[in-house]
Amino acid sequence: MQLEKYAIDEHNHQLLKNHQRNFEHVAADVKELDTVISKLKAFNIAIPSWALGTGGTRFGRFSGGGEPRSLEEKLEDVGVIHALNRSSNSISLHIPWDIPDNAQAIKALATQLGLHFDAVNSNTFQDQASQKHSYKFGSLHHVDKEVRQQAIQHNIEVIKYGVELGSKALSVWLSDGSNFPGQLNFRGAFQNTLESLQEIYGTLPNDWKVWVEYKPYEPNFYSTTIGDWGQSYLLASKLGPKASTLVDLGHHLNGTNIEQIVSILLMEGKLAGFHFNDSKYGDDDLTVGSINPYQLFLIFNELVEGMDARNMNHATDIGWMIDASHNVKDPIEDLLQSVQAIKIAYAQALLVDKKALQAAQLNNDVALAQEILQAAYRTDVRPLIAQASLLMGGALDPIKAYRKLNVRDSLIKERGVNTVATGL
Ligand SMILES: [Mn+2]
Repeated sequence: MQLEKYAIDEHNHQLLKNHQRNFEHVAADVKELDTVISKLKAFNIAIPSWALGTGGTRFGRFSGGGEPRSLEEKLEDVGVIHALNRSSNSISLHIPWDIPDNAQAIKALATQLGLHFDAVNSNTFQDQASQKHSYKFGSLHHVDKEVRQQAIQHNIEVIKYGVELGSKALSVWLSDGSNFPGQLNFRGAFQNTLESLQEIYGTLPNDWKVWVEYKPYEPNFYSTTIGDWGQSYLLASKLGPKASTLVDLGHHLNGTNIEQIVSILLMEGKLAGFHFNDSKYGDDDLTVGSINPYQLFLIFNELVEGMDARNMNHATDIGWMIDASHNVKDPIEDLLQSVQAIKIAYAQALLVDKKALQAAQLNNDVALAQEILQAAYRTDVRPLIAQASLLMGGALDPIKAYRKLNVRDSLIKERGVNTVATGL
C-alpha cells in the first residue's frame, strides 16, 4: 500500500494553526534557524528490513496483523514511514532473510517509493537449512578453516547482493564467542577473525565500506570475540581505510559512557555509524529514546561537535540506522517513534551553544557547561522537526496521521491478520 500525499496534506491542514503557533514560539530563540531546518530536512535514518514485523523473544512471538509477507511489502512499509516523516529514505537488508529474487525489480520499486538501499547485513549467527557446516561454535573465528571459509563466502555473497541493489557497505555482526572459560584461545579466535575479515575486505568494491559491530555478551555468556569497541577498532585499523566501527547502542555493559566512545572513534575517522535502539538492562532493542533520551542527546552532542570539527556532512558521512525489535507495538508506529526520537536528539544537539560551551570548558566552569547542555536538551524541538517534515511534504505528526489514515487496518485487509514477516 502507498499513502496518497493529499491525505497527509489534509491531515496537516487540521493541525496547521497549532503547529504555526508552536513553531514561532520555539523558532524565536533559535540562532541560524534556516541552517537548523535545512539540516533536519536532510537527515535520514535507515530502516532495517527485519524490524517491520513483530520481534520475537526467547519465549514467544506475538504477531501483529498485516505484517509484510515479502521483501516488496517490507519496502512498501518503509515507503509508508518515509511518506509520513520524510526521514526514512533507505532500507537496510538482512541476508538471507531478505534475498532479492529480482534485484532490478526491487530496485525499481524502491526508486518509485523514494528509497534506496543502505548497508547490507550478513548473518553467520544462525544455521541455514542449505549450509554444510554449523556455526554452533562460531563462524569467522572458528577453529575449523572450512567453517571460516563458508562464513567468508557468505559475506562475499552478501556484498554481491548489495552491489546489485546499490548498497555501499557491508555490516558484520558476529555472535562468535565462548560460553565457558577454557573453551577458546582468545588470541587464536581474534587472529582467525582478522584473517577472515581480511579475505572479505579484499573483495570489497572500491567505493564500499565494511562496518564491524561489537557486543559484550549474548548469545555467548563468557566471551565475545568482537566484544567491545577496542576490539572492533583494532580489527578496523588492521583491515584498512574501508573498515570502521559500528556502534549499536544496546551493545554495551550498563553504565558505559557511549558518548565518549563515539567521540574518540569519530576523532580517529573510524566511526562507521549507528544501530539505534534503547535499553534498560542489556541488548533490549527497545524504541529509541524510550528509556534514556538524555544519553541519546549527549551522543548527538558529541557527534555534531566531532563531525563539525572534521567538516563532515551530518546526513551522509555516517551510517544512521535503527536496529530494534518490537514485541508489543505496531512496528511502523515504533519505527516512527524511533526516528522522531533520533531527530529530537539531533535537533537539540544542533541548538547547543558551542562557543559558550567551549568557553565554559576552558574556564573549568562546570556548572555553566551543564547549564548550556541542558538548555538545549530541555528545549521542545518537536515543532522544528514538524516544520522540516512539512516543508518536505511529510506529516506534521506522523503517528497521528498514521492512525487517522487507518494504515494498519488497510494493511490487514490487504495482507491478512495472520501474516508473519521474516526476521528475528
Ligand atoms: Mn545491531
